[in-house]
Amino acid sequence: MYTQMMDTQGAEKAKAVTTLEEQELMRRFDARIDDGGFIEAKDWMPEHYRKTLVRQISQHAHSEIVGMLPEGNWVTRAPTLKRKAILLAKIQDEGGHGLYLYAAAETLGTSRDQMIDALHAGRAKYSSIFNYPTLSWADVGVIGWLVDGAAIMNQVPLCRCSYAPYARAMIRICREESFHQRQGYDALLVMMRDGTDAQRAMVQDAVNRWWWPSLMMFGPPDGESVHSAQSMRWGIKRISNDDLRQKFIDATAQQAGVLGVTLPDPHLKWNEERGHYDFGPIDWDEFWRVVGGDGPCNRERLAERVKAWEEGEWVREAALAHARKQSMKEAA
Ligand code: BYC
Repeated sequence: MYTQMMDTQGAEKAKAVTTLEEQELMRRFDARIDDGGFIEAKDWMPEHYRKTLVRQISQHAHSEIVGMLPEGNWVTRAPTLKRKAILLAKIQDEGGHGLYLYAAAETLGTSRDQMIDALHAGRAKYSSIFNYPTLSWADVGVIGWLVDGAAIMNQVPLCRCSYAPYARAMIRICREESFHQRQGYDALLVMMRDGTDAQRAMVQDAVNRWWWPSLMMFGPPDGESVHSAQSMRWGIKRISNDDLRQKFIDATAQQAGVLGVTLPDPHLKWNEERGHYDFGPIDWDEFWRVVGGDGPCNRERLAERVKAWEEGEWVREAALAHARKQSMKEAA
């Protein structure tokens, strides 16, 4: 693992940097950001930039891993072999995304064990969306369409994030996410076009439950987003929470029309003057409750992750023993 923060010699050297040197390093860092350049793991960076990235990337990684749980709930009950194979592949992809992201965060000097400890101890956040239950098969399609759709909207700008290892991970992740979104939309289209009335009602019910939580994925309104100004200044975030939310609503309202479902917002209406859809008020109290740990499934999700971690200990031990054997063989 490549680290900077855990390299004590490096830390000592960092302390020894004089104020003038630091100012010069900061000036060069700012200039590179202003030029739209990228920062690599070995480059000097201000401590706050490093911390902001670890916070965002580790939250993102945890979201991918916890995000496997609501869909995992339907693997044994997928309606056909084809849908089951697709769902399994998608869930595996999410696990892979988590790994790319943990690896990107590790380049900033935080170990994977530290990040996972923080998640299991309830100190780290993950996306609010994964604290809602998946009650029917239609929820799996709606997660693909709305949740992956929102994720893509938020994550495509991250492919241009100023921290290069994160940007590179995001390019690969976004390619896979677009398949995820399309498989969800396709599953829903089949139910809406060829399904029974009961199946169409099931899709509508799932859309009603997931719509508002999907809008909350983009984070609090810009006025309440404590990190946005600095993250935008540093080119970590390229588009604000509210602007991304609006882009998502504009794209999704049209897809809902093609699908034949109604989005559960009586205020949703095209505004010719703004060139955007107007929409109704979001329940931010609910958002903060869920983020604060009191959503419908927060406790269940965390308990499941901790159980999987504990029960997987023998797998980690076996993998490490195998790696040790391999390296001994190679050395011999
Ligand atoms: N849920 O100042 P703000 C996915 C927190 S998709 C929970 O605006 P920032 C997937 C925020 O962390 C989901 N917490 O923060 C999709 C901060 O708390 P702290 C994951 C949230 O960072 C399909 C506080 O509220 N995607 O993985 O500038 C299948 C103030 O917010 C949420 C990402 O993580 C939320 N929805 O902007 C499987 C994308 N929103 O840290 C998996 C990368 C805000 O001060 N992340 N908070 O304790 C981002 O783009 C940004 O971090 C956010 C928030 C837009 C989420």
